[in-house]
Amino acid sequence: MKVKTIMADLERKHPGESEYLQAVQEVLESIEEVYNCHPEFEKAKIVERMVEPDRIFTFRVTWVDDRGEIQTNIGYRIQFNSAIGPYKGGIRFHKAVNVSMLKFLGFEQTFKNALTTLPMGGAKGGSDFDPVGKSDAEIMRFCQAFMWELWNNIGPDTDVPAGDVGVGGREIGYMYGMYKKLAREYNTGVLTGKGMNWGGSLIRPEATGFGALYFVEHMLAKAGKSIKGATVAISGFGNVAWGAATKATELGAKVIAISGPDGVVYNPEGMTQEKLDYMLTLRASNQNIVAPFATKFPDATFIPGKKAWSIKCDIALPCAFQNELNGDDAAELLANGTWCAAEVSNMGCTPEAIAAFQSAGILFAPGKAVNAGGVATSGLEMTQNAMHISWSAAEVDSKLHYIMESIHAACVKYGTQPDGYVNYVKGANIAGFMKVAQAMLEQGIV
Ligand code: 2IT
Repeated sequence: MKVKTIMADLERKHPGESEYLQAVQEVLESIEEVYNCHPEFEKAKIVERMVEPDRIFTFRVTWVDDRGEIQTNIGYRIQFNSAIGPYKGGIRFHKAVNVSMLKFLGFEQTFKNALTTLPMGGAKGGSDFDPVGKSDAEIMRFCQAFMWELWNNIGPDTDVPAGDVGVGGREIGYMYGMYKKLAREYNTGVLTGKGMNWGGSLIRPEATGFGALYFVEHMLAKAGKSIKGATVAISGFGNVAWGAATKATELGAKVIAISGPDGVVYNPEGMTQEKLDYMLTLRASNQNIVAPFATKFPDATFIPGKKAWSIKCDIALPCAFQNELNGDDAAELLANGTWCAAEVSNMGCTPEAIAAFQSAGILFAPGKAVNAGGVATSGLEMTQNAMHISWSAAEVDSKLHYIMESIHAACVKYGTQPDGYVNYVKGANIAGFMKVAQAMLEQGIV
């Protein structure tokens, strides 16, 4: 396999799909060497097959807003790869959603799910619906209209959607209600991230952030460092940022920044329970601004237009959106002494930022390893649904711990360089790839 040739072919077939092409290129560059030691993969054209989604559903979603006006959005579900299990992955509602974004997310999800140790294939879906400023009733009507189109293509053993940016417990509830009405199926396993009284799993809301911090703990321990007393800058203030801030604080770190599209909140005293709770209130307000945090807590300061990466910190945790930390941000962080960066968002760093962190020799780990605790706990939710039982929070948390430890070990196994530096990007990509590739090979030409 020649990465250049495959990329040129993909660029020709999918012009302008920049996020998708970026995600594919990163994986192919990481696996090239290992792949070329496996002529059986080359012969079965594994890479050429793996980079294309199995299928893409695109549909019109029409709904009525509070003023009585008719609105039309586009909905998507991308079933990317089913080699190791039913399709699994979140749904994103954001005004910038398009095919390229969801193909990148579905591609990443395939390898991430492979890393979790659970039998889940990769998928992603979403819509260009913008939840900002929408009322609860509008969100409900949109979710119902979205599910009206999607329901026939999903199912507990087929494709199991969950939340992502713009989709949390409230949206999953509305979609689940409509699914039942249309499908006349009452199997809770069709969606994950459900409410605790109707099939949800304890720890699922926290899982992405908690899992990320468990991963960071392992990464730090391997490097002989500790999170206790470290300063942490977090971007975003939604569910993932909340989980990360909560666990980081519990482990003795000081979360000194959270951010939104409007700017950064500098929070030198760190988090309290009240502040952590308020992050959820802010998210639920649908305004997508972080500034009110500094009004409510006067020990914090709002700096408009700035990113979290402008705050001096030991550990940087992107928790919001793809490519939210670029080469200039990385340079600023490095100049300020940051010694660890871990993507909690999917593809949170640009290739330039990753290269800067790696050439500076600081600890860096990619989203598909760091944030895999979210989907892993979705997998645990599916298991509980299939068994018709619920596990205690402690039981789910200990399984999540074990999974994050295994993912870390897999990254170290495949990513340790001769000089001892662990290239977590390479490690995660190779470990995820090998599992999916082997499964595809064994299942023949389909
Ligand atoms: O990016 C992700 O891994 C998620 N949004 C969670 C997907 C899931 O199925 O729980």
